[in-house]
Amino acid sequence: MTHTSHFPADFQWGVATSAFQIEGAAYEDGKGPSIWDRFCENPNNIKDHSNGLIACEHYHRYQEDVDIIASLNLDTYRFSMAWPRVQPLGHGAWNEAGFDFYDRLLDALAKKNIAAHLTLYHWDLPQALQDAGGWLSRDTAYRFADYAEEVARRFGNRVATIATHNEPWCTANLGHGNAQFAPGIADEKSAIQVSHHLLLSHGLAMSAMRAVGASAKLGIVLNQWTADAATDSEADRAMAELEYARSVQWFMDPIFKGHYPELALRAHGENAPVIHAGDMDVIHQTIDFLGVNYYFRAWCSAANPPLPAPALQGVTDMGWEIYPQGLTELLMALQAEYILPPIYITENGMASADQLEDEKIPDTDRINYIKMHLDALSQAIEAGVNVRGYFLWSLLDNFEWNSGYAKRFGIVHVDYATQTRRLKDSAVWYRDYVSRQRVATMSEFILR
Ligand code: PNW
Repeated sequence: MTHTSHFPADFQWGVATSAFQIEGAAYEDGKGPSIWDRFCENPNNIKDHSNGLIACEHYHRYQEDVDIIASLNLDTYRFSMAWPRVQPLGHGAWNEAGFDFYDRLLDALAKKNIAAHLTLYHWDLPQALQDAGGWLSRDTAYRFADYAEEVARRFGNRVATIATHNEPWCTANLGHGNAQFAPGIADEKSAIQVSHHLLLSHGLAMSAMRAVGASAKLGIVLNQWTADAATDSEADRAMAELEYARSVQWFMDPIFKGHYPELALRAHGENAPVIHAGDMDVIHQTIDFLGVNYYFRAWCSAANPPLPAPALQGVTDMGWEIYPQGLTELLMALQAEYILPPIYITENGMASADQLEDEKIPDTDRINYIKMHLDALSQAIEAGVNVRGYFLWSLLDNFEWNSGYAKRFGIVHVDYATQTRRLKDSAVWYRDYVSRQRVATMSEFILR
């Protein structure tokens, strides 16, 4: 190893999950149905015809899962709240039994000194709101702000951060653009209008939560990538530029600059969103942190068929190109273009076809993936990007959306027949890596 990765002394090390992917208990204690519960009722929507009814049973096994996080020597945990668990219809009555679950979870984390990073919306919209139009309806943005305000009031002093949305790009484009995700709509114009309502809901929620005055830092989590042209041709370069504008800048520019990127707006043409007077001001307000989820780069080829990405460092079990330097490049590009708040890498990790061998899961590929991305991250930090923490996706194998349980992202293996959790080699490696980082910064501190 030529480059010894180095992280700031107060750097936060964690793992991430989301409610629908691990909780199960889909209809327990008064939880209402979400669009993902509904989406899974059509087994053809999910590759292995599974659903989230049981998942990792985290709703009942949260104490064991918190103990695992603590045993890995991690000091932060990112998770999401299931909106229909705490407000079954997405408006009106709160479900106290649902809030009680998150209350117990936060207590368990606090006991272990693990800082909680809460996401309000990781894709499980109350089905009742979908029946009223979902994110295509402007009204949903106002319902979301009410929910955000209530959560900030109850938990805003017990969590380190609150993120409004996780990956609005996915909700818009996979949920409404190509129907791969709930609610299963395939309509480009709808997807773009939804992206505007998601951003609007983010802004409204920010204002509502600010008014509560809790201690939690407030922000949003975006999935991002660099967009590389397959060749030097004009067509490929234009495609890459447009891809970056439609995915990264489409969400970043409104928040940080108060307008949509001109290039993408023009490309959307008649599909451009309906924007009410004042919307952009609502969206364009200070956030305390930015969450960046990074998995791969976008590879842009105008050829027919498109040139495949070189994938010199391999592909994951999702078929995603492994491209660690994209993380450095992305963070440098963001730093050059925006005045950024502190950043968290809120997700990064890989799926692999892990097998249990003599009670061990030797997921060497995952270890390499994480190591390479941490090296890439440390390079961006050395270059001056203010990154405060890293959350590995994911703590557990879990319900990987339309891939069901067939894709395993966990550093902890889950045997779904028995719900047995077993540390994969990557979990042990990550624990030791984090410990070494702590020792390194500690001894530096002493020597200074
Ligand atoms: C993210 N894409 O999803 C989500 O935040 C997680 O819930 C999920 O489990 C994880 O990444 C792994 O998939 C994404 O197609 C899903 O570009 C799809 C894409 C990106 C992120």
